[in-house]
Amino acid sequence: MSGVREDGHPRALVTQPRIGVHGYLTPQNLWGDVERGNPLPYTLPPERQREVGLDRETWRLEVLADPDGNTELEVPLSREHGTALGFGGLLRLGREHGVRYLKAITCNNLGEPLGMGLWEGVPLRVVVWMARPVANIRRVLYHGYHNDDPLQLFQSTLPIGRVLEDPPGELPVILAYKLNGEYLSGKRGGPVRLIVPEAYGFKSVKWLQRIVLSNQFGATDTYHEGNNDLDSPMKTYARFLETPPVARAGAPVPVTGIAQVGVSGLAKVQCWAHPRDESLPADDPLFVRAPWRDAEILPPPSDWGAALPDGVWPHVPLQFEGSVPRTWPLRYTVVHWAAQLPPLAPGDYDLRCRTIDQNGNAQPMPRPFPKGGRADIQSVPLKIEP
Ligand SMILES: Nc1nc2c(c(=O)[nH]1)N[C@H]1C(S)=C(S)[C@@H](COP(=O)(O)O)O[C@H]1N2
Ligand SMILES: [Mo]
Repeated sequence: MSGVREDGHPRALVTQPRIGVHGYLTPQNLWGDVERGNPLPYTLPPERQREVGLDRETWRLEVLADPDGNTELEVPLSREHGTALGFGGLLRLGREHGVRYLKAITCNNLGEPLGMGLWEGVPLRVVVWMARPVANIRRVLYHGYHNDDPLQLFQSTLPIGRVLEDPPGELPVILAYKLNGEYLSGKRGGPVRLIVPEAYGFKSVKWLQRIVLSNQFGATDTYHEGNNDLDSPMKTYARFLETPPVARAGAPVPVTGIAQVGVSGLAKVQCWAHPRDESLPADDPLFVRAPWRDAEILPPPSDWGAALPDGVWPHVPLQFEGSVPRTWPLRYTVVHWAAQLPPLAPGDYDLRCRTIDQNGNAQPMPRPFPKGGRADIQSVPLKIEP
């Protein structure tokens, strides 16, 4: 497959794994990818990666004023003036300001998460303040290495207020350098990527090298192409993980799954097995009146360390008090669930799952605009044999 679109932009390359099968945290090398670049930055020869700052020793982060506007910074961090931030400098900031949190990444255009991780980094605001902004900033623009080709630029943007303050209970936007206790691999966006906790994946720019503080008032994310909704936060929905393709009549049917906990939280996961030869109500497309049965949302894993180096839980994430999450499930993460369906008569069934959010609303809601985050009620076949 060609890595370039007809208009010269690199094509998005997608790997969608089944996540959740390796335990709670997805090992770094088993994540799914949505990536662009021709060539992909982390496939460049090592000496070229050194040259272009894709190596921890040569990585630099610039924080600049938008050259097309009236933004004023007292101390821009620039390569040109030798004031850009290096990886060692970022780690030093991390000793004082570093944070960790659990977060899944999902592409708004894919119906399943790409991975569930423990991210570690420095809040972006720490570096914004280092540049001593003086006047005229409404938005933060940021992009990664793109082979110095404007057609390959992948930029996202945030309102400055989102970067400077977090509403109570929300997590900071971070410059992330570790995932599951290990430095970020090139494939995962290292040396450093941005992580925006509540947002779909396109806001979490990989191979980050430049932050531009701007007075522009609107979003100019590259992802506005392709009809994507740039403001939609992560949605709550459920997915099956393991369902028996065939089960015996008269015995309960064990099923497991994962749920993405989006902006509205997660109160329940529910399942429903419908005989395929019985018609579905035409006036109830979201099956609101179906006989849904509650599944059990599984508690935090007892073995957090499985995906971490040496099996050690490194440090307390922001969502924790000591070694225990303050609440469960946590928003913007993936949780696991399990259910035992009551014994069924022989036949062919469609097995569906959905969620109820913390406001008591069934999710997914009607969604005629999937570009705000694909989320539908999943259906899988189930055969019951006598
Ligand atoms: N530099 C850069 N960052 C990027 C992208 C990209 O193509 N280039 N893709 C984005 C999109 S659309 C998604 S969904 C996530 C996917 O993150 P992952 O590949 O680590 O799973 O990365 C985002 N960050
Ligand atoms: Mo994406």
